[in-house]
Amino acid sequence: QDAKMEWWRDARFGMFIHFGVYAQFAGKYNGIEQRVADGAWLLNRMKVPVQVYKDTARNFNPIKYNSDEWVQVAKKAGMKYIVITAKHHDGFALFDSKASDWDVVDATKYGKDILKPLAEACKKQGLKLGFYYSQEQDWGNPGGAAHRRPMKQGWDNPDSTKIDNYTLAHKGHWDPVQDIKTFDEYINQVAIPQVKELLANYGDVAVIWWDTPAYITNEQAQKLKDVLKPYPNVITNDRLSKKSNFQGDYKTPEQKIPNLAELDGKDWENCMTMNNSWGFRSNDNKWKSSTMLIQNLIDIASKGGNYLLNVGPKADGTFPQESVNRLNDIGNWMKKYSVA
Ligand code: JFZ
Repeated sequence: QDAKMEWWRDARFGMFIHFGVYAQFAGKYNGIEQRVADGAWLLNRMKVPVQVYKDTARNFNPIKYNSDEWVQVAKKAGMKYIVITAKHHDGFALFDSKASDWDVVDATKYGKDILKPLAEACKKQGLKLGFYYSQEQDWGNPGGAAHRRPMKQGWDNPDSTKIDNYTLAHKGHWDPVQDIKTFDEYINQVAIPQVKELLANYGDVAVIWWDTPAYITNEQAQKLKDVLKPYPNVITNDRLSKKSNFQGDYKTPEQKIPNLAELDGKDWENCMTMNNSWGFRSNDNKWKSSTMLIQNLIDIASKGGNYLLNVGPKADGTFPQESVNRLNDIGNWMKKYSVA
């Protein structure tokens, strides 16, 4: 337990990457701006018909994606690890999956595995690589859960009232295609096989980063936990299930840095956005200053935590310039004070 945490405790600073089809929408659907901050939630918030979202995904083509550059930007900033959304809530897998066609290889023009070259670049440049995997919410593979956050009147979609009534009667689903399988079928046929693929096909996996548990049963969570058994060095966060027997290896306070009084001696990692969105949004310009980000890093490190700072790449596969500038500033500060 302690041995596997050694590198993680030394790391202090990592890069979160939220990348997917939502970057193409960039926070806007049919000319309407998404109201909820996170661009990665567009499919759910705008209640886009799943087929329309998948049709858009056909044109997903991040031709400027360069894994060596991504890793170099992280490394120069002093980051020691990367956690990327192997599959976020829209269900779109950034890797070649046999368990579903809703992946970058089968469903897009780009047609290439995004994670393979990233794993190679990380290995080459000496960074650890972890995978965020949305085990419960999946709005693109039938049976996956869709958390029902009611829409506010007139928000995001002119039909919000009608859709709200529908989602209320259908466990959060707004599109009948998502209802043709059960959640248990989704867990067995998609989530479990995909986590197995991630652990088997990309070299050493440093972290599996679960997210947004609500309905998952103990039995289902246990089955996912068991997938990790042959990989005792994989570190997991505390978001597999809300039940106390699935706490994982570390806690994940989000966005706000905890006070010393809120900490209990357990390992923790604070994930945070540089603006207000995890997935890329073209009109989100509420960027935190480099000074603020450096202060956050110091604050978190001084309290024994890790800082997982997010980048939401654009649809062409490049990092927003605002993110790169801030990461360069942090790297220069590291060098100046020989922190890294
Ligand atoms: C989740 C995702 O819905 C989001 O898109 C992003 O991936 C983020 C890292 O995780 O959002 C959350 C999850 C947990 C909390 C808040 C937002 N929380 O515990 O306060």
